[in-house]
Amino acid sequence: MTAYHNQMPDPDKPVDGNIRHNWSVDEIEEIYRSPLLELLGRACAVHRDHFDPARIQKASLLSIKTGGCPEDCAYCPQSAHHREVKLGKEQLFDPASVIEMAERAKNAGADRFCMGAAWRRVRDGAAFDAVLEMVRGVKGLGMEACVTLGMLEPHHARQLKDAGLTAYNHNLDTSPEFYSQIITTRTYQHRLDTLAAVRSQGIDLCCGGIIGMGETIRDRASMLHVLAGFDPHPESVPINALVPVAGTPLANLEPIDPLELVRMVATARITMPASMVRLSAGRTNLNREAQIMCLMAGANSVFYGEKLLTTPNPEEDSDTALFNALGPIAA
Ligand code: SAM
Ligand code: DTB
Ligand code: SF4
Repeated sequence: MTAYHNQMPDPDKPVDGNIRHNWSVDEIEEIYRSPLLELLGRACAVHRDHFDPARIQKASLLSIKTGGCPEDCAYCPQSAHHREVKLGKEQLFDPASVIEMAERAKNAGADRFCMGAAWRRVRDGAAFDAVLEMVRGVKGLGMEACVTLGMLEPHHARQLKDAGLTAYNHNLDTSPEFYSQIITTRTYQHRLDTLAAVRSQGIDLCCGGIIGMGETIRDRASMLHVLAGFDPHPESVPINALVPVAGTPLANLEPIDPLELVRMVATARITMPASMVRLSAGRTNLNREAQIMCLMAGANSVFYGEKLLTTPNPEEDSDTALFNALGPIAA
């Protein structure tokens, strides 16, 4: 079997005996399939050992360059391969307006601002320089700054680090086994190389995936196996449920049962106890109670604001109702 553990441990980081990097796929699948209430109880306990369960991080997301992407990711409305999708191609935003939007997000309660570009990879030049300016501006507001720009090389990561970047988002998306059913224009190894480039410059990793794309439970366990095999674990793990978009090849898939998302979050929490687990795309399909189950299962961050990158996220009113139901929350 291929070894995906290509990251070196940080010798300065304290060792937590409960943090493991040697989970087997079988073990992870067994956790995922365990009786729901046992799974929830275990995930809750692990969560409480590592975090204050009353704290939910709010991250705001902005597409700084939309559409026209040369990659063929089957789920993604921004791929230029999916010609039936009704989505305009837009130029890169200018840094001043991005920073203004970040400030608005901060005033609305977000403490992390994530910027996504529909690029295959980062290239040196004016567009990347503008992204560096956005990162400096967001950090200048006292917010965490995260970007997702596709593949990159270590010298790009160096510049992002110097600009103050907190984290780089680059997902595995699915298991190594299922991957080729979803993306053909770049390989799993390309993703791992980008993740290693990010790590090489001491930037936090935000790395997770999507469920509901037709993968098996074994695939879900296998993706978590790769993530939990990283040493250190990604500091944040976004768990997305597929948002089916008309015109993409996955447009007609049945939405997953919300309890599958609860199981996925709980299994991520148990296998990566100290990582932020972000309940990401797909919240509009979950009622308040299903979202609360995901938070009980160990999710401690959500995307906040009416839009993800191109698709809707819960409206402010329904998130306010969710947070009110949870009671006072330390952001
Ligand atoms: N182009 C960059 C890349 O792929 O790394 C950054 C942007 S890309 C849109 C970021 C992530 O959003 C993808 O890796 C995928 O996990 C998630 N995503 C995109 N479309 C989605 C959808 N329809 N449903 C759920 N997640 C989605
Ligand atoms: C992640 O894992 N999910 C976010 C963020 N990282 C960049 C993106 C979700 C995108 C959902 C589809 C869309 O809105 O275009
Ligand atoms: Fe492009 Fe990223 Fe969408 Fe794939 S997920 S098509 S790389 S924007």
